[in-house]
Amino acid sequence: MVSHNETKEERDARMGWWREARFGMFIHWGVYAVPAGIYQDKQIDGIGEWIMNRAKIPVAEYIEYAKRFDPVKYDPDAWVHLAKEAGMKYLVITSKHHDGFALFDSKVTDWDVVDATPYGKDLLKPLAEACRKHGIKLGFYYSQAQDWRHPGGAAAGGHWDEAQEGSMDDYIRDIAVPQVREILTNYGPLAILWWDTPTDMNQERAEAFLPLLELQPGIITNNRLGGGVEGDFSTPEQHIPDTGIPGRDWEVCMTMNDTWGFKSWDDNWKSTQTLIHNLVDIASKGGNYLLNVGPTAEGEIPQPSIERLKEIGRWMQVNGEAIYDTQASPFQRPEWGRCTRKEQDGKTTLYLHVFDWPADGTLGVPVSNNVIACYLLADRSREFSTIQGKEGLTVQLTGDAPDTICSVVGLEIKGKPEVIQQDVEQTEEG
Ligand code: H79
Repeated sequence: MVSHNETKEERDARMGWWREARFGMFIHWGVYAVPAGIYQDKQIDGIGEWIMNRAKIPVAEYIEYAKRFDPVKYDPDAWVHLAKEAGMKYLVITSKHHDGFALFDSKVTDWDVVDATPYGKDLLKPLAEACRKHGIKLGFYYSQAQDWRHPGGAAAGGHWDEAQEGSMDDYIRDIAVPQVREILTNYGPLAILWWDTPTDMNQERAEAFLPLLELQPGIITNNRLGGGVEGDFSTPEQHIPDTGIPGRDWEVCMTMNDTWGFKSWDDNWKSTQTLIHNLVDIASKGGNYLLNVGPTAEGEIPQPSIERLKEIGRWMQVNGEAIYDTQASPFQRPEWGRCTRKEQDGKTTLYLHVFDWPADGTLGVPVSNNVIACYLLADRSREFSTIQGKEGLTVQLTGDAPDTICSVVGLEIKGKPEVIQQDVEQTEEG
């Protein structure tokens, strides 16, 4: 998208690291972490970063929360280390969400961490440094079309305060475009720019941002700028498309509980099993997983998130090969789990992600290729025999599942997968 005359080869090169990465961390952080889902002693339903809008909090009142945004426990090095430990290869942080609050030192407004909070320091600078140090790619989320703090920025969410009235075009010219220039200029190499809520954008508004992307050659953008700009990848939010999005790069963004921004009372955490199965499911369809954490106003990632990320990391340590740089399954979803694949040097490795270790020990794999090797990824000395039949290969498992959540079997076959036509019943399952 950066360059209109980019060739397919150039685009593939630009997208290369992202397609290999498969797994990233989303970070939603801002002043909304102060009310943390509670306003006037009432629990406010819905996603926490929307509290200003949901509870119709007047601007003058909302900006007072910033005085209690003091993340003295912020440890960007620990955050990046945690992402890395989880097996994530990139992170995307909200440089500014719909409440307009900037986590960076912005020269075009005082509604930023430096001017409006007791903390008084740019939060993105040390994070960018930590990312470089640990080899994690850095992305910034920027909400270009909503800003409930500055005049002209509340069109999409509707107005609830006179202070919000104004021209969106002026807002984009005077605040959003200069801020995007700031985040693309002041933090070193940026891997991803993640726009949000394209609804009130149009071509003219979108085109005001596009030249800025030249500031970061190689940057990857999502599909939420609006105004007809497709961007590099699609962004299913909170759900995994049944059959992926063929012919398009895509990334599922998802919360670990039911909010992006921190809410003190949301305990509805997904299990580690669900999160690993989601990652595998997405990889088996050729997509990326951007999994969210919502740190507190003190600067801490909630403990349930830390625990889950570490558990995912332990699984990735053993099975990461079956996720990174893989391609979608060549066949419909098998009943025992999911499949990813890697093709190289005239052979294909099918990674059989076994969710349900079969009682009879057999895994049906609907391909007719000759087998080179078959083993457990967690312990390559555990090899399995295979049988070729009319319906494809049958792997004869022995012993117990090494992992109750997902055990991966590496099945190396000659050439590209020759998929055996599946019957209608199986097709519908996929
Ligand atoms: O940043 C996260 C969300 O805040 C943002 N995108 C993710 C990554 C997002 N903005 N808008 N939306 C998602 C969709 C809008 C949902 C809404 Fe509603 C339905 C807005 C008004 C009705 C949810 C329910 C929010 C308020 C009430």
